[in-house]
Amino acid sequence: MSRQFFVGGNFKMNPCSQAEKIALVKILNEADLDPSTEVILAPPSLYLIPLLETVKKGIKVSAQNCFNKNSGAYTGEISPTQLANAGIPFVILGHSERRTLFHETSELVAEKTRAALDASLSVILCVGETLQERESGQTTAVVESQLKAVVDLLKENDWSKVVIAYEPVWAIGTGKVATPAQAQETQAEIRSYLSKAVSPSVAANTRIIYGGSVNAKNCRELATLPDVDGFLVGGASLKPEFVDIVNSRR
Ligand code: G2H
Repeated sequence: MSRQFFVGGNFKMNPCSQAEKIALVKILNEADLDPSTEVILAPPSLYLIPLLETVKKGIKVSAQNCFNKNSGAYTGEISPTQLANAGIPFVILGHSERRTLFHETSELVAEKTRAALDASLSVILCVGETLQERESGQTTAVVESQLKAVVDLLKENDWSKVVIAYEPVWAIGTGKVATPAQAQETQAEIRSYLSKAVSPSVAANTRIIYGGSVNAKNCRELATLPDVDGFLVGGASLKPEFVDIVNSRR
């Protein structure tokens, strides 16, 4: 089965100015992007609608987070239904910065995933281990436990709207990319876990992408790996080299 190559740009809390944002959109709008790659941009919430209105056809927009409830007294939160009603098709959930800095548990990430799918959003679900967990041989257990919380709340057909992003925490924004062998090994384990915990067909069809210091130099080799179906890109998504990453399978 062929899984469409997927490249997401996670702008995090950047850019800071309107001018920088316009420059970035201009680069992407003028770029020759591989039409066989699904491209998603996740700007800060404030820029979701302006980006949706200015980015060229074929590039989709994603939120970086949402809440697990649809409305109510939740100051500062954005609901899945609000995103869907605004025409935003995707949301990133469970990013390690949310898990670490904002204390999001796997259970909360699972509830958010359930709520996002119920609102008809697609989800980029992030999982990954810390350096200490990798060094103590717990990578598989950690990633499987993060996934299990979600598996418990989803039905088999929900998985068609989920992309799993494997992002080892030690590789995020550090310049230390996972080796191709490390990325392939863990992503194959994730696929094998999905096969056991959900079904062989979900395992075969779900896109598993890699995130963590992906750039124009390291993307081509990673893109050849059988269980790497694309990338979630942070720092490099703010630079012209993002185009090379989108086109890394060309
Ligand atoms: C991981 C990644 C994007 P970066 O957080 O999700 O960021 O490419 O800067 O490591």
